[in-house]
Amino acid sequence: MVDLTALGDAILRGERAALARAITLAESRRADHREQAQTLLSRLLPHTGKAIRVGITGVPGVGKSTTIDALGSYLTGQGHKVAVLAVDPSSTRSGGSILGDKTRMARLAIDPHAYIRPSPSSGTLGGVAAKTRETMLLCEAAGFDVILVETVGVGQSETAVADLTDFFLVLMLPNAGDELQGIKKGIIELADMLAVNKADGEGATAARAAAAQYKAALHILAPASTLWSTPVVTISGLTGAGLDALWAKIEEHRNRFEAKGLIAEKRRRQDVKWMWAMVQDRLQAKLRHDPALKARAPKLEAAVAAGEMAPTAAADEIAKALGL
Ligand SMILES: Nc1nc2c(ncn2[C@@H]2O[C@H](COP(=O)(O)OP(=O)(O)OP(=O)(O)O)[C@@H](O)[C@H]2O)c(=O)[nH]1
Ligand SMILES: [Mg+2]
Repeated sequence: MVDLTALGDAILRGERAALARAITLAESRRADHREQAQTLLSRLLPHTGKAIRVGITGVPGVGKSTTIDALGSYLTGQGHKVAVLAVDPSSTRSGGSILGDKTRMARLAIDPHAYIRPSPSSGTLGGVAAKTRETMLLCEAAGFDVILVETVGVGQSETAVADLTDFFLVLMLPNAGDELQGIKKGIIELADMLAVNKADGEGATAARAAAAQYKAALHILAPASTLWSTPVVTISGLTGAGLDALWAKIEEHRNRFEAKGLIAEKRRRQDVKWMWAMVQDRLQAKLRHDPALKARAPKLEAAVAAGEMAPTAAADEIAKALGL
């Protein structure tokens, strides 16, 4: 049995072993572990929420890990404590998880003021993101004041990470043509800033040209709000160029929104969304794992598919089995 009081105190003192242990509890599939994690989280909740939470996305190879390594090192150099998390529901992909290549974060990996935690490897996007959210809160309790959450720019994981964070940064490649498609496909509603990466060496000119194109596109697609119009910057994760200006923008956003109470408001909205997401997750888990339903549901599905049973009748039966 874990001494949760001692574990909580150790986390509040910033002890990394305690933090890692708590995260393992939170990620566990065992019901008793999850329960302990919940108890711990409720106790630590008053000590959470003080970090700047930044989501970072972009297509594979755009340079997320490289940029996080450089940005994170810049920030620890400024006295920050930086936690790097990931949401990668497909982390079974070959070559390991999104953060598996710690070589891409060689500096941060050995930085005593940084903590890198790979994506929880199992389950649905909702499940993975919910666990990452708990890990984020634990990191905040342990004194990390910058949380960077990396996610690969495919599928729904971007929305999940945008719902975890205060600020959503989208990295772009210098060859604009294809990327503008990405802009139209809804990333624009999520992005608080676009950064064209690889603006170094021979790529510098192309990156500046791409940035100009994105600026023009943003102008058309997203009329500036009174509080914030999405900046477009050029950076190099490799050399670190532009990362100070990039961080200054993130701080400016935070100061502006915090002054109006809008960060807290956004987080409350996110909390409500999370509540319903978790309810949905549990309902689905029950659907999948309930022994009676597991046997019956495929038969109902087949009957509906064959036109032998009305969908409503089948839904009623499933709902009844779920106790609804
Ligand atoms: N020239 C240049 N190359 C870069 C820069 N940033 C990243 N790269 C290179 O681009 C490749 C991919 O970088 P990663 O940081 O692994 O990219 P990622 O977005 O994390 O990729 P995934 O995790 O696979 O989605 C590597 O070969 C990097 O060295 C940059 O600013 N300039
Ligand atoms: Mg990466």
